[in-house]
Amino acid sequence: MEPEQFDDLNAGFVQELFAQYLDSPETVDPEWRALFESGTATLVASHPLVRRLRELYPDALDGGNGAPAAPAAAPPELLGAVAAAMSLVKAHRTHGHLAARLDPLGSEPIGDPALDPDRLEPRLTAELQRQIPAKVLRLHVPCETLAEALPQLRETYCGTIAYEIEHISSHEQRVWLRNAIESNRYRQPLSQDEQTTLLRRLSEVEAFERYLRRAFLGQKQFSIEGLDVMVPMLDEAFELAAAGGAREVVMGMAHRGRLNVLAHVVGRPYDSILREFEGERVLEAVGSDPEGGTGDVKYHHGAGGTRKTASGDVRVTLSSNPSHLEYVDPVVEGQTRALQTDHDSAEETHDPSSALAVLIHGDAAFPGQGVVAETLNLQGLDGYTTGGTLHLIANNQVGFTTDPEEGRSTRYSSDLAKGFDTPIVHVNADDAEAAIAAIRLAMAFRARFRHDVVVDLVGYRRFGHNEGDEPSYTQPLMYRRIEEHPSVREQYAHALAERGVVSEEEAEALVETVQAQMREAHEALKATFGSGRAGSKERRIGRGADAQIETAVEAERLRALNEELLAVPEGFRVHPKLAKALERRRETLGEEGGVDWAQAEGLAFASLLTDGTPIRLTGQDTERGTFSHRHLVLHDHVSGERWTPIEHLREARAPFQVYNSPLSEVAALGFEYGYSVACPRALLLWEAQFGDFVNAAQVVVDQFIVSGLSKWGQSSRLTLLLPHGYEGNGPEHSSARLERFLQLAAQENVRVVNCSTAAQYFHVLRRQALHPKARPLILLTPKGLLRLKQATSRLEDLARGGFRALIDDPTLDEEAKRQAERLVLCSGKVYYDIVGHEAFKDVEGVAVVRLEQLYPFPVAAYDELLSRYPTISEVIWTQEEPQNMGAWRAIRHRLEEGLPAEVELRYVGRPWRASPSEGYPTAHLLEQDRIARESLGAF
Ligand SMILES: Cc1ncc(C[n+]2csc(CCOP(=O)(O)OP(=O)(O)O)c2C)c(N)n1
Repeated sequence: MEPEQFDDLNAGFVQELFAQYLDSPETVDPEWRALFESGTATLVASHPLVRRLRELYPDALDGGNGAPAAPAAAPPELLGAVAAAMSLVKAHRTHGHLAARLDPLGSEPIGDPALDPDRLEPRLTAELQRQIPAKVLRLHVPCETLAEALPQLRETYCGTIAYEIEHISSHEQRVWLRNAIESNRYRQPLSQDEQTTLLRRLSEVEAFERYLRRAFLGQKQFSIEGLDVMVPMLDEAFELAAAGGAREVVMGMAHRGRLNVLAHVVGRPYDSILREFEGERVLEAVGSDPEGGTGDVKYHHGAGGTRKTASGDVRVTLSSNPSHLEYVDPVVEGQTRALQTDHDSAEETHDPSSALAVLIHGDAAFPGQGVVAETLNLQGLDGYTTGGTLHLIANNQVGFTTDPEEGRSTRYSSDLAKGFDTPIVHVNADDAEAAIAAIRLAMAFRARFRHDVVVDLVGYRRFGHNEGDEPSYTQPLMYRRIEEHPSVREQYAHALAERGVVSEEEAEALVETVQAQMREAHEALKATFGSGRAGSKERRIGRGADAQIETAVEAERLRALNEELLAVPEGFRVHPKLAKALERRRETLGEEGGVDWAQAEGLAFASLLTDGTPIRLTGQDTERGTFSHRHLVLHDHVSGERWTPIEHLREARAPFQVYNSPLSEVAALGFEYGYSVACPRALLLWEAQFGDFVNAAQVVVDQFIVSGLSKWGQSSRLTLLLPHGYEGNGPEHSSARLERFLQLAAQENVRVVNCSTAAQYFHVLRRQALHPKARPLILLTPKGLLRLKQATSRLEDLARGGFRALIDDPTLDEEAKRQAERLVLCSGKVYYDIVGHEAFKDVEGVAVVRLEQLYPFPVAAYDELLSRYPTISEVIWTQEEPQNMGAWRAIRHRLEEGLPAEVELRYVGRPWRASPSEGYPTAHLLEQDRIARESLGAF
């Protein structure tokens, strides 16, 4: 903007520019600089900027009497002083946190010269400060002049709460936050009742930890002490969420303070927590689990409870959490999103006010773990938003034994969140009332803007990382200070005694009451030992025959659904090339067949939706499909408008969600896991771009998907679609690392399937949705097979039969089978390499059988298969993967178990390899050729 173009709207701009000029003149345009530097009163006074400032701020420029002053009388030094004052205000808003008293242990804040009125140019003397009206500075603090405003600004921005909001790109949000902060709207004094309640809560928190420490000396409890106020902060957050319409809260947190949160926030009875502690001493209290669930340590278990609030009951879920810090974050987001979504209407409706996600982070973990950034990145995405998460950093200023300077490159633990336009409120954990105010502001911001917000609660850790640790080995100075430091409860009790709200004796009695309750619960519990009443955490993992599930769908229904899947609104212009390909999906239902993977998938989804199963499909570029095969979402070729036919099925009874995910694996998959746990009746599918990218989400696989049932009793029908198959695309685009899933498969915790036809894919998807036993499904999906004619199916294949775990050789009749000498067993795409090999037509006595379900291994079907081949002398297991990868090592014992002693079992495939495949396409072709030949015995 040129100086001449100055108008109302630009007033703020000029102020900011002037402040910027004072901070760093070289960053301001020369023209503006010339103006600011012009130094002659006449020039300044006659300039449009000054004329306008005069209109806007007559008091400031005209000496406060409102009388028009002669242009030459406008004192340039006052203009300069106003500008300096503006920069002082700006400095407080932007850098006030650097001078804030945030550390309960009393470390000196580093401060910032820009906050010092004596160091500005011109120096803002007390006299000048008195001359500058507060309103020209656009302050929201209630006062007349800068002199009155400055102490309030300091208290507001540099006290026991501090704010980082000026990085936010939304002007509306910044203005709202400044106003809310400076007017103290959310920092009003607490009523007497509120003060007493707060003290009572702090007493419960402290007494609980103290009792456990004394009763179970040395056992891990990961005490909350030093951050005790976190519990009343959560109370406040839940009250406010409920007042805004929430009926659900989902929380994720690690070990620190978890037991206290379980007891006081979720409402788990003392007796059940004490039982777990006793369980570590008294075997019979917990016992072993006869049903195969192996449980978890007490500070990882999730829990649920109902809390009463002034606005009605709220269901609180504390999500089960593995030791791996922060990985629960996306899981909580997914759970919350599921709870916010209506799964009983055909249209996807999502109400973010109905459930709140709360994530409690460690100060070392928050900046250190990449999953945090991936999770923050989900907040504004249509398919993932939960209307703003409340992030609380439980900042005890140490990570195990690691100091902050060793653990992050940024000043604050919370700095990462600034990159996501998130306001950050730092608060001193020893100022209990300030901590409540921080939550009030945070929740108001969330309610207003549906955006994440971070509260960095700065406290300390009263004891070692766990109760067996000696913290002064590594942090001696800090722990000397902590030893002498009174607890927040003691400080608050003292403050309330001084105010005459609660006497010191009453405050002590509050602590004693809780200790007595715990003692009582503990005594009662001990009395049950030996009486056989102690329950076990038993969990049925379940084995046994697979349920028979009807997955076929009548042909007429499929035809009708197929039409609907191809329908677009009048005038919608599908890309001509794509229109042709889609048109083929009409012909494929005829005699000739040709239903490919994508069409089978669409029909499976559509049939499920009309039966009332909600479906959610996400992954990178999933709407179209990485291999340009799916096209669930169409784009008008001219206008760019979107149309998703499957969202408009006339008889749909459940919503269909399809979203391209961000370029994330761990958060994207964790989110879907969480969603699937909170809505186990939905079919949740997450697709990897190429199968092996799933290893970027390995923690979610190991710690949640495969073990969640055994550890926490969590069931899920999450389905992983993992493109897999050796097609000469190198080590990273060939293998979904099947071997890892098979290694992790036990006690029927997951299903692992590698289909070879479109119909099999159709049936397995439907089985997954309809199976009474919800289990995750690892589904290897093809690339070349997506379009391979031999892998297509006919309508009747979908309308009849079901999923087959083992497919016998379709080219042999019973007699030929009885005479076969060699049985080749394989899985997935390599089947087509073998039967499509030039040598295949010349071999005799060879049967090629497909194992479509790798886990649970179809023992009965395998035995039955072998009985049809009484004369075989060898069974070959063929795979494309190297011998140390693929299925071989996980299923070899199964293959052997069913075989008569005289039948030899042999392996054909790539040899032991460090990398999954060759990098050179020609080397790949040679290997595939060798594998097919060796399998067939044709050299
Ligand atoms: C992914 C992961 N890496 C390492 C650890 C081991 N570990 C457990 S607690 C801890 C320190 C955590 O510090 P912080 O995040 O500040 O939480 P605090 O324990 O101080 O509350 C570490 C390194 C872990 N649990 N998870």
